[in-house]
Amino acid sequence: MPRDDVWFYQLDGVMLGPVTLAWLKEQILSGRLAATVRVRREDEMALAPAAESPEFGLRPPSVQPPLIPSPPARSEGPAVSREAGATGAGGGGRVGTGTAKLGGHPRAGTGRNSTGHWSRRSEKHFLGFYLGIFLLISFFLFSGLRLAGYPPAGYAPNDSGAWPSPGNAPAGRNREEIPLPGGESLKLAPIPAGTFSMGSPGSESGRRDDEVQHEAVISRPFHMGVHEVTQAQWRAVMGTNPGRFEGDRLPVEQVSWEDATAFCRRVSELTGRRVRLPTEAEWEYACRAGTGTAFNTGETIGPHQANYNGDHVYGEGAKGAYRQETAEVGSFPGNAWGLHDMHGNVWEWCSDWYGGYPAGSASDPKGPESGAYRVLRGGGWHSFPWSCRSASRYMIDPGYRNHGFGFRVVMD
Ligand SMILES: [Ca+2]
Repeated sequence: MPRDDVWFYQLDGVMLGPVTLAWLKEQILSGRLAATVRVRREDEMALAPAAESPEFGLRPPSVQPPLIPSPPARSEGPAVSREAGATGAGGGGRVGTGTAKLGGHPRAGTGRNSTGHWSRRSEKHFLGFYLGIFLLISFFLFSGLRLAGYPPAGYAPNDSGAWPSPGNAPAGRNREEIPLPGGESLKLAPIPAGTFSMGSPGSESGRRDDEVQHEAVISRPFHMGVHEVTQAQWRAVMGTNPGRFEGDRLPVEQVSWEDATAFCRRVSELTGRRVRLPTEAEWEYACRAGTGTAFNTGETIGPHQANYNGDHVYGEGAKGAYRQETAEVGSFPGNAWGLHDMHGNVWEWCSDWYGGYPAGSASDPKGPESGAYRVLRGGGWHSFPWSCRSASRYMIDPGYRNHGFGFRVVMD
């Protein structure tokens, strides 16, 4: 077992481990561990709580707390690596028999290194000697797992060409407005039925493997919120304001998928109009509004067109403002179907469980029957531009809240 097959897992600033690489991989892929690594474009790597970097963190903590393996009785020097490495891959041996659990894990500095807890000395050791190893392995593993949000080198132009006609219902007609308590209302734009290519071509810069391009049919027209749901709208319906940023016309954030669906149910009860979250296919179809490029703005996007991390560029785009907060909805031009902020501002919950796309054509796809994570789309104020692409997908626990996550509604 090579020495670098040993990982140290950081949770709330506390090093836990060592574990084998295979074990950690298994835990991450099964969603039982939260990742704490983010990878920056400049090849920097930094440790950060997953909650602070949702698009770089791998997964949120799952409902079931993971077992944290017991540390070795003597946790210092290279002997630790050899010892831990010898426990073997696949979660066997010592690694799989730990007793500390997430949420009840031992804190560093307890000085009880012979009873399965970390001593200050061992903590120093891990930070001092193995952090570098941890970061190095992090880079390769997380990149390999397609979860680091790391763009490929260079940006080839998108050569995807034009897409089929989106349909025959003209945009701008038959807008709907659903009155809410307190004088608020939800404005919805008509979205025509049609067929489109969902996902991204292999040539699209910044794409991920789960964006497999395929034909998707939207068989019925529907209406979609012109804007992300605002804080004023949320407050009018739910009586609360969970947002970290404050402003009536700012999108509501720090709402989970469960919160968002509760909002939809409540609006439906109050108004008699059937309001729900869009499916992932509906969201992308409406975002594209007939375009087949990486963004509905074309081959690239700029900070004057959407609210995202303008310190970074996509393709031939230019740097610009990184506002580091949400913007009032509708601050930027809408797409061809009159929808604003489909790229950036807040990620938007979709109704689907996350899963792989179907191999062939799909009609009104709704995602897997079950799953562990719900889908978010469009990127947020904190996102790199490539995470805001029309085909970009993100997924997380449906109970997870973040100040970059919001939603918009659709109505049949
Ligand atoms: Ca958005």
